[in-house]
Amino acid sequence: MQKIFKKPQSMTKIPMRYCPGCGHAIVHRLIAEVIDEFDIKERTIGIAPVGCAVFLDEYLNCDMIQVAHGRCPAAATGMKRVRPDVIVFSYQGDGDLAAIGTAETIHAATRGENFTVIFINNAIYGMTGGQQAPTTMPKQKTTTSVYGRDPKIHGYPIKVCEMLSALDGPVYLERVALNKAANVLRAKRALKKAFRIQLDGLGFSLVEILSPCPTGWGLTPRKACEYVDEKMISYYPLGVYKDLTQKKPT
Ligand SMILES: Cc1ncc(C[n+]2csc(CCOP(=O)(O)OP(=O)(O)O)c2C)c(N)n1
Ligand code: SF4
Repeated sequence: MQKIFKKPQSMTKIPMRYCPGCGHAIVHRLIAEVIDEFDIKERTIGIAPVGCAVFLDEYLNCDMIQVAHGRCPAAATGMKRVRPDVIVFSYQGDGDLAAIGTAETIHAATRGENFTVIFINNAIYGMTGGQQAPTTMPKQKTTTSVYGRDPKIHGYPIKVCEMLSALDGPVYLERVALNKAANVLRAKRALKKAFRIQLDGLGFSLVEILSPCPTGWGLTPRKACEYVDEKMISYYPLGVYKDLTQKKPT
C-alpha cells in the first residue's frame, strides 16, 4: 500500500505535551515540513523560547538551543553572524517576543539580521497561567485582567507586524492564523517563504501566527478556533505587511 502521509524526518518521535487543540503542535509540524522540503536539517539551528514551547528542542530533529526569556533574536544574531552558512530560526510566544524581548526583536529587525522569526500570538501568557500579554485584546479576559483588558488602565495591545513594518530593516512580515485548514496551508507557505528569504541571504523575516490556546482562554479546541476566527482576526488582520523580495536581488 502506498504511504501518502508520514511524519517529517525533522520531527522526533517524542510525544508532544501540549494541551489538546494547542497551536504550537501544528506550527512545529509545519516547521519540520519546511526543513525537510529544503533539505536543511543538518544545517539548521532552532532557538526554543521560554513559554509553553520550551520543549521545542525535544520535538525537532535539528540542532536546537534554549535561551533566556526574550533573548532569541540576540542569540540568533550572534549565531548567524559567526556562522552565516547555517539556517537560524527563533520561535517565540507573545510574552517572549513582545514583552521581555521587545527590544531584541525591534533591534534585530531594524538591523535586518538574516534569520527567521516565528512569532506565536495566542494573546496570553500560556505557560504561567493565562496572564495578560502585550497582545491581549481589549475586553479580553485573562487571569490578571478578570474584567477584560481595559486600554485606559492596561494600555493598548502591541501589533507586532504593523509596528515592525515601519522599520527599513525587515524584508518580509506576514500574519497568518491556524483557525482552519486553508489558513494552516497559508501559514506553511509563509514559513516556507521566510526560510527561502534566509537561504537567499536577503535578511530579516517574521511570520506572526494567530494561534489557539484553548486552556488559557477557557474554551474547547473547536471554540478556540472560532475565537481566532471571530475575535482575533478582526483585531489582527491577516496578510503581508512587508515584502521586499521583489526589490532585492536573489
Ligand atoms: C526572565 C523571566 N521572566 C519571567 C519568566 C516567567 N515566564 C515563563 S513563561 C512566561 C510567559 C510565556 O508566555 P508566551 O511567551 O506568550 O508563551 P506561551 O506560554 O503563551 O506559549 C513567563 C512570563 C521567566 N521564565 N523568565
Ligand atoms: S496553555 Fe495554551 S499555549 Fe500552553 S500548551 Fe496549553 S493550549 Fe498550548
